[in-house]
Amino acid sequence: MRAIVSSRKAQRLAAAALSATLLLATAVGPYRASAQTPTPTPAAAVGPVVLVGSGEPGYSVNLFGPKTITVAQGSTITFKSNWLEPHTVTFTGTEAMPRPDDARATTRIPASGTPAYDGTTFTNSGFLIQGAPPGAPVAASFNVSFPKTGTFPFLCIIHPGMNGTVTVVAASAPEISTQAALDTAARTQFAADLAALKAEQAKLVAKGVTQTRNADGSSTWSIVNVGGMVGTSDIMQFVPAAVNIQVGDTVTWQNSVQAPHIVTFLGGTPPGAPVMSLEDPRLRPVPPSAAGYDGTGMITSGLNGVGFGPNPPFSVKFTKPGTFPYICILHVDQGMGGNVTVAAQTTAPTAPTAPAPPKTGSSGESVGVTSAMVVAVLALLTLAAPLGARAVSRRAR
Ligand SMILES: [Cu+2]
Repeated sequence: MRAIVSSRKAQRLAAAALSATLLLATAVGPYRASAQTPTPTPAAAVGPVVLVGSGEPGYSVNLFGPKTITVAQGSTITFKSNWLEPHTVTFTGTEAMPRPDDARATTRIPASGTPAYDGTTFTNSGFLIQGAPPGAPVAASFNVSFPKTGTFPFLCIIHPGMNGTVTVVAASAPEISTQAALDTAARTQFAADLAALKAEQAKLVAKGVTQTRNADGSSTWSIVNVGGMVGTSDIMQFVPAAVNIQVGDTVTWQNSVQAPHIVTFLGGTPPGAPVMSLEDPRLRPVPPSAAGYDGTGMITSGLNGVGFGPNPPFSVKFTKPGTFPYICILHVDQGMGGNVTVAAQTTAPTAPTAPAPPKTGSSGESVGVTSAMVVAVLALLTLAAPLGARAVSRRAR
């Protein structure tokens, strides 16, 4: 995202953004989330490399790494995606800053070649996603050359607040950034943001889940932490990711951040063709039946988030014992999923069961996701493989 306004709150409230995630078959290959540290400099780099985003399972650091770059006149910068969250690298030229829902966000401009940017012509990478193979509807990197000296701001259309500046100076100037300096600055910025996200996640864990006793002896468990945000970056988790309830209980999810997420129980339903736009019907709500949900068939909250329309809570009454995995179909490749484990109903309501805190992943496993969940997600992605699935959503304005 790019910093459009000064305060974080104002950014979130003022900026509508597109956010997109590929759930390609390749999601189990090149796109698949895994714990990793940034690898700033590919051997084949033709010039300075600037990283686009960072993250690890459960967290998306939405920053350019670094934000400020000084290069010699005539240089070509490689903007290289460093995580699974899509971003754009956009130089607006003489045009006004594009809206976050600008249709050009997904379009590479120019369509091919290495643009030479002199501050006049709108230039855009389209979506950049780490590991995108050649020929994919997105790319992994974007090269831009700078034939003239000057100061050239750039931004990510879909993440308001995510921005940077390229300063182009004479080749003899001493202030030209070395790759080592760029890498160090990127690591420092990414680490600070990731630490802030993890601190926020710890707060969400501490908030836990609220249990409300109902008149009939059942309980309603409220999960209010559907994702989280710090600055421009996202916590891609349900917190807690696991709840233990009994038959007859209800779980309620509420998205409390200005970022889009969705709660989907596939219930054995194949994912079908890729989700390619916000208009995809699978992003619309499919509530459970009045009787409740027995784990059969797909139910979904629809796309929710503060600033994303009504943003109603999503409530599901569970009618059968079992373990029921669910995912955010926008961010499952970043580890966003959870489980509801339903025990048989006892004659008397049991004491509240403390939900297990989600794992905070550095091991390569999806955050807060059990092995059964991983199997379910991989099965989903395998089914989606022939076509690939992309879900696009906009951030709250
Ligand atoms: Cu999500």
